[in-house]
Amino acid sequence: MLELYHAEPVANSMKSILCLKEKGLAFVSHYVDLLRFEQHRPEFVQLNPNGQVPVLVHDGAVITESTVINEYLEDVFPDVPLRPGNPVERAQMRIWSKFVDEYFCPALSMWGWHLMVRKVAQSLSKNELEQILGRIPLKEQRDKWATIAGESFTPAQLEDSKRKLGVSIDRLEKILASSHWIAGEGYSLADVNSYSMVAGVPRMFPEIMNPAKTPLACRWLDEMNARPAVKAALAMPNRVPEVLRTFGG
Ligand SMILES: N[C@@H](CCC(=O)N[C@@H](CS)C(=O)NCC(=O)O)C(=O)O
Repeated sequence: MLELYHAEPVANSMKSILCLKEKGLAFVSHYVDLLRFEQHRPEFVQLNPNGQVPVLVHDGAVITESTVINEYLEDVFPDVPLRPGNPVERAQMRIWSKFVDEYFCPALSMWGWHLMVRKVAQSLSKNELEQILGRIPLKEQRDKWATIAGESFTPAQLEDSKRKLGVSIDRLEKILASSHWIAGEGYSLADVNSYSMVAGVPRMFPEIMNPAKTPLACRWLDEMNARPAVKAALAMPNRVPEVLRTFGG
């Protein structure tokens, strides 16, 4: 049995939801309400010591890290292949996915936390905040929550993250000038892993990604949005109030 612990179909949760949908795999969905801090509950931290979604449980085996989850799904359920057959393209798929995880996603995430999560943090009383901070397993995440509940990131940090988003979209545009999909002519996990991040950029910063400046990235996003698996993933419940939504699919 496949079970996925996930939040809304955005960001890292979306990566694994989309992979499951592309492969046509049925799964038991366990919604984790991040705005109610369910990711910090002891029973969830038992599954993922980082206290983060998504988490895949397959016949009792626990797999964390969205990119690793997607490679695992590809290993175990290869019928709908999402990894290029050619070793060079497979390497490109992994290089790009690493770039998304280490550079693109953190830059987008900083803005998501600043614009959205901050509103939640600031609605908490001092007491509530202290209790929540006390349950967060990772110091880095605790510091992040404390930062946005206070002064938030500095203007220089936010500006630098915006610059990184520009670098990410420019890099995507260049790649798409020589291949239809990100890791070659075939649709792959490189595309699956990028959807929710790329989709967030024109929504937040239309000056970075628009049809005049980055036509190929926009063409890629239009084709992604037309995929039945993307539509099915986006149809998963989204309990975040409209006013708080900033990035993702
Ligand atoms: N590297 C991890 C990152 C996971 C992650 O950042 N998850 C976010 C949602 S996109 C989360 O659970 N945030 C809640 C929190 O940090 O409290 C992955 O790719 O799975």
